[in-house]
Amino acid sequence: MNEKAYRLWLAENLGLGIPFSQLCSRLPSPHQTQSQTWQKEWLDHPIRKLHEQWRAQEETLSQVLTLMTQAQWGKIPPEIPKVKKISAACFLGDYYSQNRPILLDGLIQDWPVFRQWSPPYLRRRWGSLSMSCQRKDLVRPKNVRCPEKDAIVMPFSEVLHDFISDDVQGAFIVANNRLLQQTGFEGLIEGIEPLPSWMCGPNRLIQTHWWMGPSGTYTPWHHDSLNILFCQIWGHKRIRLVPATEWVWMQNQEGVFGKLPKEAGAKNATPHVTEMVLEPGQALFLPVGWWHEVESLSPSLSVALTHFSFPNAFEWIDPTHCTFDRHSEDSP
Ligand SMILES: O=C(O)CCC(=O)C(=O)O
Repeated sequence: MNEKAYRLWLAENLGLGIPFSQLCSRLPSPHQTQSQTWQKEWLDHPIRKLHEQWRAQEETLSQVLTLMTQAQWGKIPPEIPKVKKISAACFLGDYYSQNRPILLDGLIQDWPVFRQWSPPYLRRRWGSLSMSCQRKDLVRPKNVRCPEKDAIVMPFSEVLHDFISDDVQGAFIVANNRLLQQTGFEGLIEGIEPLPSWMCGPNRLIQTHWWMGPSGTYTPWHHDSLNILFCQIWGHKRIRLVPATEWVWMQNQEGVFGKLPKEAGAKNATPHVTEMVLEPGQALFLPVGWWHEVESLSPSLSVALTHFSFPNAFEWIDPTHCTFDRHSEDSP
């Protein structure tokens, strides 16, 4: 971090109400002598009053949201209901439009993918085609949140080999892979039956996302900016969720990514986490804004559908500008 970044970090955390002495002791020694000047700069800054008003409003808003979450769920952390059968109309009224997750245990189990497909079948049909994917051992630490930045091209047969042998350092396919749009792979959609009334959006191919990888394939805490029907085909996934109403307690770090504040020493309340394991044949409705973290417990294939028959475009305020931790213990 350069001097400017330390100065901003100090101002940001003073603004969050963290005592100067605590912050000062975390600065590298060359900057400690300057820190009193930086503190004065912040105390005298004309924006400070306004900042304090916003902070007070944010506190109130977060308390209201917590109360609403409690009222909505009755129980915290929320339990995710599991149903065998539900009509699209009930789903829309009770879950989709209420921003509530639900586990659908009977919606997708008749898809051809469960009856006819297997890794050898995929290899026979698509194995010779090349595709863009990532390898665990080639993703640089700085790109853990966006592994697609370290994408490589491999034959699908090799991706399947790593999948079948559960090579934890091997190939995986996660966010933004657009596999079904790649030449030759369009036929993958045949394994997934349309869901009339639920999924009638026009961009079925574009809005079906393929997630595949060995045990340990991990997607860090983030929220999406649209609703998702997350369908588990093979293997098991552990999913941890935090309600969208508790965003204020998450440590938003980069874009839609963040993390849970550390329990110990966190100044604010900690978010309520619901944990579940998604099994083959189950579909989880992941409502817009809900934070989630996903880990494959075994070689896993999932598809995420976003072409709902219901409105699914949101004006989400892009938090990419927010690069500072909300709690002092993590920085600098
Ligand atoms: O399966 C995964 O690893 C992550 C899925 C996910 O986070 C999503 O679809 O938003």
